[in-house]
Amino acid sequence: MLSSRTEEQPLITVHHLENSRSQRILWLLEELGVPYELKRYVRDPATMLAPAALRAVHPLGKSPVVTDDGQTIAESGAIVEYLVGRYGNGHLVPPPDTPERLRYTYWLHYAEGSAMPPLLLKLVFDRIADGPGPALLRPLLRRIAQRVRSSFVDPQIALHLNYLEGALARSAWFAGDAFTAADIQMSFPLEAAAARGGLDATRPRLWSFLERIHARPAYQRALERGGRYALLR
Ligand SMILES: N[C@@H](CCC(=O)N[C@@H](CS)C(=O)NCC(=O)O)C(=O)O
Repeated sequence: MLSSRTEEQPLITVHHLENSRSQRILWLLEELGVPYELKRYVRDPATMLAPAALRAVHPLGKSPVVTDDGQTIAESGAIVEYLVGRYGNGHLVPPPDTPERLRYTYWLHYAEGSAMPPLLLKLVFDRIADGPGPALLRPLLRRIAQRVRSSFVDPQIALHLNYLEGALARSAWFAGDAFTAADIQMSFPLEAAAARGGLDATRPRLWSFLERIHARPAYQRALERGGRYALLR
């Protein structure tokens, strides 16, 4: 047990939206061996948005959100930093003032700041191209969506995936030779890319990364607790 929690402390609560980024937080807590309470939220089947109940926890109503010791922490990178700093006892983070620590910080921010935006655009434009809409407008919408995808979104995703494939030529994990919480943070864009961004075994290092994380017992325990996670291949 790596946690420095005491018996009397109330449990950390993870506000977990099904099939979402908050799966990473469950996985991190499983890796750290820190006990937690899970509050599950179900997406609206039509809009795929989170239910209004999540806004009672944080004004944006997005997941993940963690409540702990009277604090509410949102934004997955901030949550990862908080949990590793408070409960990690030096695990899953490279020592300070090392090149690995700088790489760790970079990937922790890159995952949401740079990798996710083109993948989100892909989701939106796929929905515009394939979704319903006024019958008269549908061919036009489809053409515009296809144009944006082929001229901007798909090349951007390929640029990032090629960059990431190169990054894993340097070391087995993103921050260096050791598995860290930056790998947990990077898992979501890579799983999203495998589900809808064209990532497959033709990028063998990224593919092996996904296979290696999926084989981790803590990853599998988190899936059992978190429930439906359709990003998985
Ligand atoms: N950058 C934020 C993104 C949060 C976010 O957009 N979460 C999605 C889950 S994958 C969500 O809550 N979507 C439902 C909604 O927007 O209503 C983070 O990393 O925490």
